[in-house]
Amino acid sequence: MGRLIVVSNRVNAPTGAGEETVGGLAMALSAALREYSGLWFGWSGQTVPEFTGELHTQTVAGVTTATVDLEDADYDEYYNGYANKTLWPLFHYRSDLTAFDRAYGAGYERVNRRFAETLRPLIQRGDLIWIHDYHLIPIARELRRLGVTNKIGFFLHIPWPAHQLMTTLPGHRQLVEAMFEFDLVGFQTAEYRHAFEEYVLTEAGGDMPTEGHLRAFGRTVQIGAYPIGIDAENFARLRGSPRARRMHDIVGASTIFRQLIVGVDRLDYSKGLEERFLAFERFLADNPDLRRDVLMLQIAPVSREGVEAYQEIRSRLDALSGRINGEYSDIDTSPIRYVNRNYRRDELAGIYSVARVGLVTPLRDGMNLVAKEYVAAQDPADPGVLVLSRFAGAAGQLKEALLVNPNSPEEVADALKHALAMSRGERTRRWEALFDSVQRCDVTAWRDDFVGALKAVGEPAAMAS
Ligand code: GDG
Repeated sequence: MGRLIVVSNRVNAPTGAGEETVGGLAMALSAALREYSGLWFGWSGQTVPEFTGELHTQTVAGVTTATVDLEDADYDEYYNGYANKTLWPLFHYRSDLTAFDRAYGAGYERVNRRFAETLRPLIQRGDLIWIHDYHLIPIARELRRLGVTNKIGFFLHIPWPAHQLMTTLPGHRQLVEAMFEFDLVGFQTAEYRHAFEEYVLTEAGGDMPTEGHLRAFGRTVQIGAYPIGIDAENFARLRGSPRARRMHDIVGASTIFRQLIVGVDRLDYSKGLEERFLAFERFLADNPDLRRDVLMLQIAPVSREGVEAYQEIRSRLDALSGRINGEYSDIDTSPIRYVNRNYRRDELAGIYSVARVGLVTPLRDGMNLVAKEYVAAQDPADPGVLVLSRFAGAAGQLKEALLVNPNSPEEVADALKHALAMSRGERTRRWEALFDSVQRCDVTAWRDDFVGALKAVGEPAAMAS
């Protein structure tokens, strides 16, 4: 086969030192590309006053990257604008935070055109092109306009919203039509795939000629659910690394006589951090006898600071953590440790490994890799308990977690109590099933399933499936 060309908004070349930039997509793609010869194309993360299309290429730790700078207006209208103020909130069911602005839509189209024009000369015959995420939905249409006939696949890392919600987006039809320029469209879960199907069947007058194929706008696209995973073996091994052990000891020493509950999330309103703090407050209020026995550590590196909703959630969390600590601290203990710093991956593995409970309660999440990392980092002889939102895509696979509704402080508080009291036998039984799933459905399986399906598009077996 030709090469694999991966295209995503940001390109985060691995450093090989375990400190790749925060973000599920970056983690997954660097793991996926490591063993593939190919190219990773996208935005450099830099802006310049005027777009030039100049490419920066380099090869780091076996991965070749080609990046391009964007213009200041692109950053405002495409990245902060349409991607993060329109599509992200809408696809995470936050229509209250969704901004509709023509300039954002125009910026989105412009940047997708620019990416396509810059990428075009790099594409060779036989290359498979794999586009990632909501920033780049129209890029296949732009590439087709430029004469690209290669197979192009698209994977959506975030949820696909319910049909009625999708129709609140001005121009929703054009956006969906653009998805029919891909050969294969992948979602994280069957639920999101069905939501897409429903839109196409009821809103776009489409039909399903065979299972796994949708026809509309005069084209047919193959669709599927490809739940993303982590590099489980590697992550489990990280737990034994010197930095992880050191972190384990430091955190362990600072929680002596107490059980640790850990959360690790980009500071994002979709992650349910405010609701999580409130649920922990409820737990403290309901269980006076346990107050001195627990510590909640929330690691939340800031993200998308240019978007007001992110500044607002940050100040609300500052206030909330302060209030809870003010209410429940004693001279020698505070119930919440809230940290806006970013840690290395090996350090995170060490932190996860000390925690009796992994608390992962997004209000909506495409998949959620933190849940899988927490499982992979546990000591098989004495594993902790995963408390997981039923609205994370991961809940479909991690059924032996304690599944909760993150909107209910009572339910989350009860799950915490249950988790903290759980016998080692039950913890082990649950963890074994969870780890088995995390290991089987790892990032390699995800990549191979998707790339295998993309390669096979149009072949007789794929048409029949
Ligand atoms: C999107 C979708 C989907 C976090 N803090 C630090 C750090 N992280 C890493 C975690 C994990 C990643 O960031 C976060 O991944 P998630 O999956 O939880 O969430 P998103 O960033 O929202 O990712 C999501 C994912 O794409 C993949 O498809 O699962 O649903 O929203 O790997 O460990 N990493 C480091 N330091 C930190 O402080 N090094």
